[in-house]
Amino acid sequence: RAHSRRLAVGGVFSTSMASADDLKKQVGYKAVDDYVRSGMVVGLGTGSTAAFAVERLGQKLAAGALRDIRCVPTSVRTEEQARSLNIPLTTLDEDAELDVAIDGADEVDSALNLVKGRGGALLREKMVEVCAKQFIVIVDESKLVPGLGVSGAMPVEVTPFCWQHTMRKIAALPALAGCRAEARRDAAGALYVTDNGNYIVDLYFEKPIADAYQAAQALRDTVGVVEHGLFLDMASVVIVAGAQGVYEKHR
Ligand code: ABF
Repeated sequence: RAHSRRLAVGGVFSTSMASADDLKKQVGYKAVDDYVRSGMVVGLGTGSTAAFAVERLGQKLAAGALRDIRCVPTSVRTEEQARSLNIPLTTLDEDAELDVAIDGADEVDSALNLVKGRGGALLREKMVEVCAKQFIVIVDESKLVPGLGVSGAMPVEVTPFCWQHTMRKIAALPALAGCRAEARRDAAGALYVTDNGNYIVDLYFEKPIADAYQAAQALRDTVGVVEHGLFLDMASVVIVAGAQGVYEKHR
């Protein structure tokens, strides 16, 4: 079971009166300061929290405080941010093992299992983060949940070919009993297309997912599913920012 270790409260990590962006910045910066060293290959996450980690990495490289870093971005968005900050990039084809990956999450449960992918980047995130020796998750306290699937969608990336058929198959899986499946659409009402040219089916649950391992297995076994947003047994550390300060949860 995960345990918590409270870190600095006060000073730079004081969270009283902190805005949501301040909290994200604190965990994003802290992840880079504490877990990234010169010479490392680093996985760069996607989303508003991960963007602060990328920003910090760019600052430290520019200042010479970090050297000889190569990074694997998990989305086109993150790749563009990294390029704008002159962060050297690589791919899993060149660097199959990462020292560390840093990313946000949509939900974190007490065992440090995650729901990810509301930002649409779940496939590349999972491909990159499973290759990291250490996967550092950065969240504000609002992401901590008593059970997975309670705070919003659990996304599933599917192939465009006969996606409605795949969506019906997913909704009928006994391991996902009680879920409502909806194709993700953009603001204009068109089907949302991922960086990989696929679609996303968002699953909504009325109660927490009863057995996330069974759900993950059932989704893996469904032909037409490319990847799902359950990231189980992957997080090494979760850095949390909340009203009482910044603290870490370790597996
Ligand atoms: C990525 O960004 C995703 O897996 C997750 O969907 C999202 C979280 O975004 P934010 O940090 O903006 O809440 O980590």
